[in-house]
Amino acid sequence: LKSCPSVDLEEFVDNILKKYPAKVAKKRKDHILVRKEEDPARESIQANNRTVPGIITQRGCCYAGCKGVVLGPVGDMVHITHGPIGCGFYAWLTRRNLFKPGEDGKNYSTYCFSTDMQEQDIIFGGEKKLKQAIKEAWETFKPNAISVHATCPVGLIGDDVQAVAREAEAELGVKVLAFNCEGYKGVSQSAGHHIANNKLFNETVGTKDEAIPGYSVNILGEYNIGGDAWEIERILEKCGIKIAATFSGDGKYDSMTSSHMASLNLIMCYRSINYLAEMMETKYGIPWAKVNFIGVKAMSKSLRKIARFFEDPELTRRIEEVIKEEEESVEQKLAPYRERLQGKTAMLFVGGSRAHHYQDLLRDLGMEPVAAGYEFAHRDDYEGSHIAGKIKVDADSRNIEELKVEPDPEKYSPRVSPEKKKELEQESVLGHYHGMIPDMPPGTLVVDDISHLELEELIKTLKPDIILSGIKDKYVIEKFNVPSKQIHNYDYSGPFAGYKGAVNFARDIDMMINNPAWKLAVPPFEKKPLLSADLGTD
Ligand code: CFM
Ligand code: HCA
Repeated sequence: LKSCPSVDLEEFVDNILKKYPAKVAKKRKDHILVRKEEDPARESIQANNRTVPGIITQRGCCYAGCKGVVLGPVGDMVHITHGPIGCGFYAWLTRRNLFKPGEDGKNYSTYCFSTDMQEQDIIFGGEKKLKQAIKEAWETFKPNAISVHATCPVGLIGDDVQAVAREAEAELGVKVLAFNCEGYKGVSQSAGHHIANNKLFNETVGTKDEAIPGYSVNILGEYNIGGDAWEIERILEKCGIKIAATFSGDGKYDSMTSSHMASLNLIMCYRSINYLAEMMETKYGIPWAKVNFIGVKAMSKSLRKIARFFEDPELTRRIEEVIKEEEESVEQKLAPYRERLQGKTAMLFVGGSRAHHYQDLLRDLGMEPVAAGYEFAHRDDYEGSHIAGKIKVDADSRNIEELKVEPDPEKYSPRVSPEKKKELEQESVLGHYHGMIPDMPPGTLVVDDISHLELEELIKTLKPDIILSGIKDKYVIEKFNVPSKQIHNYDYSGPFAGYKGAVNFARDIDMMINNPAWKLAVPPFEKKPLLSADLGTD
């Protein structure tokens, strides 16, 4: 490792694994990769497996992935959680997906709707209560659509949320989308993404044909955390690119219905939305391009991909002009931060895409990512989408229905000629995500679904200057006198996307890393020994 040349990473990983019982060590071994090969195509990792019971993981559940992640940000809809109150309560606003209402002024994003199931509903069934909740929501708010999300007990007692939704839709005349996203499905929130994608594709996309003039794109997998989508929108609009729909940051139900008319799908978070992109390509002929709007160079590179796709000299000229102007202005602001951050090391353990996306931004600041991993991503997010076909069907795909999709005889239209498409695929502009591993240089560590035990060992030995992570480990990390920045919800800050976002991020990171308090505080476990236990070897 460049930053700690004295550490033999293989030996270090072996020593961590020795702390586990043998069976657990065997399982965890395949989820930890010491980057060695110069050729990243030869490196692989296990992912998207069930977490070993007893291990403290950062993962969430299927309901979190469906309601919290994919549907939640659509602010002109009412999202009803069908289940006990806790599920709705804990998914209420903590993700910081921001929303500005459209012309109709409809905005329900700050509400928490739940059927608040009680013991008698579990015994006698909750369908009547759900029907009543949908009716009340419609009569009180008149939202543009309603979604219903089943949590664990609903699946266990067998409430037919699909039938209730169909009935309510027919009676009230409003679209009601019901999701069987019971928390226990799959192995993480990833299953919920898939369920959400399937229904949005089947019942929303393509239900209204409204032509979208100009250079139109949909943005997929951008959720407007801390206002990211607004900074992206500012830049794209300045370039003359029209955002037809976003799935689903600052999302409006109506724009999703006609999103099949756009020219190009831009994928920000591949993990949560690749299903929808693939299905839209098959049915409507919209190709997808993987972009990353996090980081100055990454933002410019993504804009150039769009320019390459549309191939209009005037648009390309405009895009180059915007890049020049924005980069110059941001460079001046970043320079003083870079001086203080240069050479600092970081670890990133988060979600299914940001542990990769934020590496570009860290590198813009002269920082070095030394270890990274996702909570719940699949092997293609690590190794690249091109190997997806070679990977054995994984846990999610076994449990969650793969829709059979055919080209729509009336609505299919290829956006580019087959020759150009092939060319753009070869250039990795279209249909290609290269994944995290190729971007991690030899001598770094990749850890999938990291446990608290592993995280503590990494902190003690590799001593990073900062860890980008989430709420479940932030304070564990800070007790080791290492600052931890939440890159799920940005710790009340943001936006971090685009050019202006990069400056906000640099300011926040500088404030944390160069804060003298870290050197002054002594964690309690350094003053007096804590209890320890012998886990045994098997
Ligand atoms: Fe995609 Fe996300 Fe992420 Fe994700 Fe998430 Fe999130 Fe995340 Mo939290 S959709 S995979 S399920 S980028 S909620 S906005 S921050 S874990 S890295
Ligand atoms: C989720 C949402 C979450 C949690 C964040 C965290 C988010 O997984 O249900 O663990 O800090 O981004 O809000 O990922």
